[in-house]
Amino acid sequence: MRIFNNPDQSGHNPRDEFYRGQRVPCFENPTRADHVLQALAAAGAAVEAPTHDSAAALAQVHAPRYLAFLQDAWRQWLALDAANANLQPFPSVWPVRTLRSDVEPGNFIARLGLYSMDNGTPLAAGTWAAAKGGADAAASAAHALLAGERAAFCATRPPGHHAGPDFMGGYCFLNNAAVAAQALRLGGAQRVAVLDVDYHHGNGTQAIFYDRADVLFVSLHGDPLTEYPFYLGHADETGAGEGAGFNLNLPLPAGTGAAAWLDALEVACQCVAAHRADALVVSLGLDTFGGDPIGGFGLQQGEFARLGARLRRLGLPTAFVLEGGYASAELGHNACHVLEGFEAA
Ligand code: OKS
Ligand code: ZN
Repeated sequence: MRIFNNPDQSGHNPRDEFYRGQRVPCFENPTRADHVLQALAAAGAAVEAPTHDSAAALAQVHAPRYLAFLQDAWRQWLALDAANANLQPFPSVWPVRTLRSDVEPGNFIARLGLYSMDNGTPLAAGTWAAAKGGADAAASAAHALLAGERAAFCATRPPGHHAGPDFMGGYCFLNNAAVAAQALRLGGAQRVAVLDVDYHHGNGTQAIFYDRADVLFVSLHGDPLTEYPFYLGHADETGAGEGAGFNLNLPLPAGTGAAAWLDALEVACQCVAAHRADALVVSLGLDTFGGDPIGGFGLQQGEFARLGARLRRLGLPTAFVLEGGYASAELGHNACHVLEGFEAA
């Protein structure tokens, strides 16, 4: 299995986020990737820098004006006031129903709201480079599969699955899984499946591929009635237009245990198998772990090994893309259990 890291990930290091009215240290921080790389090194894995540029795939999964904003956002923040270098920009206003999102405002904070789904996704000086490096890792994993590799893993950070065509959110800026899927399509794969096993619904990935039949999106996740991202991820979202029938959501109540989660995984895998895809992209969130501070499932390492083994049985070239998982000290071991389960099966 090829393993790609993101050499620029540590430049995305915002200090804190809002949690129940307080500012708390960011759950999604550079130590997450450090723990994953440490565990991979301990397991003897060779880790590579990205080999491919994600620009072509990025331009097809994200809107040009969103990419232009994100790339320039920190400079625009500093242009407001040089003292902003030590502060974090947060949106405070959003174009919800009846308001217009087709006109880009001249005010930076208004633009930030236009391109954000929440105020929980702070930017830092190195955010663009870090997000781009993660997307490059995802594109590199896709190219490894196109070159005949059985599987690849991307230690991507920041995560990506909440980032939609033209917005950031849920700690995500560029949709790494969507980049991998689109890079596979650009490289000649006819059909691709994306399976999202993060605790949170991958609303961004769903939105990007919702009207497409070539990329199936399947997700098992905490029920959005009570869990982030709240406004998408229900079972009745099955795709639109040509994409009708190519989106499957399997919401599970918070507190769902291993047995019911594995049953849902089986339904998800059978849907993936029926798609007859040429390749699989796995949004590998590990915030389903029992020790996770923000996830509500109780999975343990044995379930992660079984996840890897079940995915192996799909028999598809497989790109794993890291998403959430905030029990940082255990994150690397949990990722390794998935990969070892996959390799051993
Ligand atoms: C709000 C935090 C909301 C949780 C974001 C979930 C991130 C995640 N301040 N997505 O998969 O793990
Ligand atoms: Zn998550």
